[in-house]
Amino acid sequence: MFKLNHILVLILATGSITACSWETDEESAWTVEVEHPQNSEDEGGGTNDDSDTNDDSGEGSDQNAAIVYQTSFEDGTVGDWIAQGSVGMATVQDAQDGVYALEASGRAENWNAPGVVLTEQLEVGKTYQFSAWVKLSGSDAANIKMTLKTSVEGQETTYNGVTEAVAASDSDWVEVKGTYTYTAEGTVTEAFLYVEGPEAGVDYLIDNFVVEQVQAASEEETQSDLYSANFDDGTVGDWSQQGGITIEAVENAKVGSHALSATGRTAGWNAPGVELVETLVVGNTYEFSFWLKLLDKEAAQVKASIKYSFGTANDQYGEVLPLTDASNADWVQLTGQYTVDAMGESEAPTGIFVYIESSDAEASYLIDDFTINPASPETD
Ligand SMILES: [Ca+2]
Ligand SMILES: [Ca+2]
Repeated sequence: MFKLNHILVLILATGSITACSWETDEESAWTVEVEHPQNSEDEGGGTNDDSDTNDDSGEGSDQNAAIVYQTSFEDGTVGDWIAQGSVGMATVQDAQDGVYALEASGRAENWNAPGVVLTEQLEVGKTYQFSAWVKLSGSDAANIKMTLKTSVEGQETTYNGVTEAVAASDSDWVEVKGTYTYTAEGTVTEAFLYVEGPEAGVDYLIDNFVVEQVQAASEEETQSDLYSANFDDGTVGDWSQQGGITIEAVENAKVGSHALSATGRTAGWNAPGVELVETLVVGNTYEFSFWLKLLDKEAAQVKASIKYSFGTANDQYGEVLPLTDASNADWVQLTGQYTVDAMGESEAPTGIFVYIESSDAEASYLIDDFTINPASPETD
């Protein structure tokens, strides 16, 4: 049976390599940083099922202990994944992680989706993080999310979204991720998690699916960023601009639905930015991260800068993240640490404005998923 699967997989994989353009490899190259240990040598699925003894690597990762289910389809089969309705499922050699991903194809109805039974893995009252990477195959835009279908004896079946919907494309892998507290009253007969969203006929890939038990959000919000802006509410939020430029939220995102666009720049210092004097503390070191893509220019350099205001005294300027090459072909991530030093001034600043500028005075660009976090976690 496994041999048969492998043959089928080979046929499908050959077809997919032919059909798949090579540029997608380049565009998704940024995902190679994601790696995790594989325990897929055992036959029959490469998943951990309900075994608690998945961590034989001795690497001491805290997170491994909390993983209740994961698969990256690296044995080349769909493992224990099953179809909800009419869905063709096979592994293909177009992966976010490793070699194989699961492909859902030939979907007859919108609700047709691949999924996995997690009745044994999920415990009522516990909170879980669900994550997977997805990519469309042959369609350039559709939203994908994860839903948990819970069947309870003598009650109506419930459907709960466990992640937000993310905008998927056929050029980049994107992560679908969410946290959900599993609730059910009565005897659960089945908990079925499926990855859904696109309209019937749209094919998509799934890889690196992980379900991890986490602390409930009410216990401590260690997961959330100190500051973040994703513009997915369709507004620029608390962002403003330096100079006479236009900033707006547009549906051209790295993550989620919207990014911030900065257009009409006529000088290097013309820039979108955000006032953070209420957030950042002088003397502390922070990790800054954001994604940027040029709109018109093929290439330009961009960086993150900081302006300290001191009431009547002169403003002081510093560099948060150094000049980095950006392009209009791919999103680039700028990330690094910066110590909020007020440029050595003893006076407390009245304003701390972090902004993203370009050495090309006329470059227009998109910014998305801007986050700030303490460089080293605080200990309680
Ligand atoms: Ca994989
Ligand atoms: Ca966004």
